[in-house]
Amino acid sequence: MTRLIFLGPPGAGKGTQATLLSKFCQVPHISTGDILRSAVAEKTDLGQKAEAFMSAGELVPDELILDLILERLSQSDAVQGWILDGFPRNVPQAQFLDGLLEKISQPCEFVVNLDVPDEVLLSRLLSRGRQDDSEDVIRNRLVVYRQQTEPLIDFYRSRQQLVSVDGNQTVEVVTSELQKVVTA
Ligand code: B4P
Repeated sequence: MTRLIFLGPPGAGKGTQATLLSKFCQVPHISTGDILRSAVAEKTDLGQKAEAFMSAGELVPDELILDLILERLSQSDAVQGWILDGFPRNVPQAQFLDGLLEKISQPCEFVVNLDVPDEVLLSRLLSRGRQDDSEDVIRNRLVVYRQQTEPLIDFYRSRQQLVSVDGNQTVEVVTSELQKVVTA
């Protein structure tokens, strides 16, 4: 059983590695970014509310995200474990997750931080070219990351849950280091 959270700046490879590791561990990959992008594409109520925040590189308000996670972690496939990619992204989300995991008796085993220098992040995201990958928006996402998400590194480190992995290596090398973490 694997229950793992991916932290890391935009473009660190959270989505890439969470997809591969979820197959390896046979647990669902839960990406709040993917859920939000589907909601935007389907023009649901959530998507219409989230779209402007995402296009500006801002975090979507917590009240929209917390219900979404509550609902997703309550689905039957999540009982066997999960990989959370892109959640939590600020301290209130992490505190909410703590309470939820305690309530459903599913403690998180590892919090993995993927470390990648800013210039590498910028060049990866510019070459990916998603709708929110223009240079101005990427720079704002990095500012938002430093202000709101980076404090979670200390939050989880102080609880001895943090594992740092160098994300500035090939996809295959990063995957192999992550597989060692989950099978150790
Ligand atoms: P996300 O979908 O989480 O996207 P991301 O952080 O930009 O990307 P990720 O780190 O997953 O990078 P990837 O593997 O794709 O968030 C998008 C937006 O959704 C946010 O800005 C926010 O508005 C909103 N949102 C999501 N969750 C939220 C929450 N909890 N609260 C509020 N708002 C939320 O990799 C990037 C590129 O690098 C790819 O092209 C990949 O091929 C390449 N790459 C990956 N690993 C590589 C490697 N080792 N070497 C070379 N290239 C690599």
